[in-house]
Amino acid sequence: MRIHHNIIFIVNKKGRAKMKIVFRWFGEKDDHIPLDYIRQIPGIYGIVTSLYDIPVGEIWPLEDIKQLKRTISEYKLSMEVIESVNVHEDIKLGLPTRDKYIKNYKETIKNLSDVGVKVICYNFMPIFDWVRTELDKPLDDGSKTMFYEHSKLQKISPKELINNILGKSKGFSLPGWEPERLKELEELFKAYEDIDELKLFNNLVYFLEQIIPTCKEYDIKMAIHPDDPPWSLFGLPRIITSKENIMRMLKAVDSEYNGLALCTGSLGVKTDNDIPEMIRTFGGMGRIHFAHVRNLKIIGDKTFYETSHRTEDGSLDMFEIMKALHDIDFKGYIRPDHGRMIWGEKGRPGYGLYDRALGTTYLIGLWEAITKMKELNK
Ligand SMILES: [Mn+2]
Repeated sequence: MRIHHNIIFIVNKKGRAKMKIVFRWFGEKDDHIPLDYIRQIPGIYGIVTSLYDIPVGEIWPLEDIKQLKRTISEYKLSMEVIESVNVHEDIKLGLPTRDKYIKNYKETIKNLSDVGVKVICYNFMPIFDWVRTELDKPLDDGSKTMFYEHSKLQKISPKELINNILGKSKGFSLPGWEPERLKELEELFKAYEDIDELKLFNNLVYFLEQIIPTCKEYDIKMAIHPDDPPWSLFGLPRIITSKENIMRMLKAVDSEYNGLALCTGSLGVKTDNDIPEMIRTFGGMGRIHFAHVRNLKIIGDKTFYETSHRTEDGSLDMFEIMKALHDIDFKGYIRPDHGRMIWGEKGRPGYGLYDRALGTTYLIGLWEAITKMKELNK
C-alpha cells in the first residue's frame, strides 16, 4: 500500500512550504527505536536512513529500496533523505577502478529517485568517518555523551582508536565504522600516503562531474556532510572543513544539485566557523539541502563534548542558527543530531530516542517563535 502524505502538513497558514523535520533511523534490524515511537515525536515529517547491508560501492537493488520505503510508509513517515550512500574508497583515492564504482553510484541514484528520494547525504572523508575519543563520557547530570580530545587522539594509533570505538559501541554498528571496511587499515593508510588535500579535492570534483548530470536528470540533490571533526587526523587530508573550502567545492561543480548537508556540530567545533553566516551564504545560494542541527561544548583546544540541543548547554547559539535558516526561507530537511544518553536508555551512542526527541521539540519551538515574532513585527 502506498500512503500519500497530506501536503497541508508541511504548508503553513500562508501557503509557504517550510522546513521538514526528519529523524535518523538505522533500520528494523539494527535500531532499538521502533518507527512507531519516532512517529509520536511531535512534528516529525520523515525518516533519514540507508540500506546498511549493501557493501560500499555496490548498486542498491530497487526491490530493497522499495521494501524499506514500504516499511517506513506504514507509519505515515516519508523517506526523502538518504544518509548516506557512502563513496567507495577507490573514488576518494582516484584509482582507475573508480569509474566502475561511479557507474554503480549513478544506478543507485536512479533507483532511489524511483521511490521519491530527494536528497542524498554523503561524505568524502578518507578511511574514517566521524571520530570521537570517548562514546559514553559521564556528565554532571548523570547523562552520557560523546567526547573528543585531540591530545588523546595524538597519543594513540588508528588501530587503538578503532578498538576503543568498536569496543564501546554496545554491539550496535556505528555509521561509517563498519568493521569489514576498516580491516585493511594498513593498506588504506599506505594508499593515502601521496594523497594530499589538493588530490583529494580533485578526486571529489571528478566524482561530482560524473554524477551531477545524473542527479539533475533524476532530480536528486547531493548534500556533502562536512568532515567531523573538521581537521586532519593521523595525517589524513580533510577538505570540507571551512567556509572557504566548502565554497571552492560548490563552485567547482556549480549546480544546485551539488549541495551541502550543513552539520552545525561538525563545523561548529572550529571557533572560526561562523555557522549562521555560513547558512546565510550557502543557503542564499540555494545550496543547503539538509541540515543537522545540534549543540556541543568546546572545553579546550580541539576538545569538545556533545550536549543537549539547548543554547545555554553548549557553545553554539541555536536561536541564531535557526533564525539564519528561517531568514533564508529554508525549505529543506532538518534533523536533530547526536544526543546524549539519558533516562537510562541503552542504544547506539549519539542516537538515543529521548535526547533527540527533546532536541526536535526544541528546534520546532524555536522555529515557531521566530515565525510568530516576524509576523508580530511586520
Ligand atoms: Mn552531522
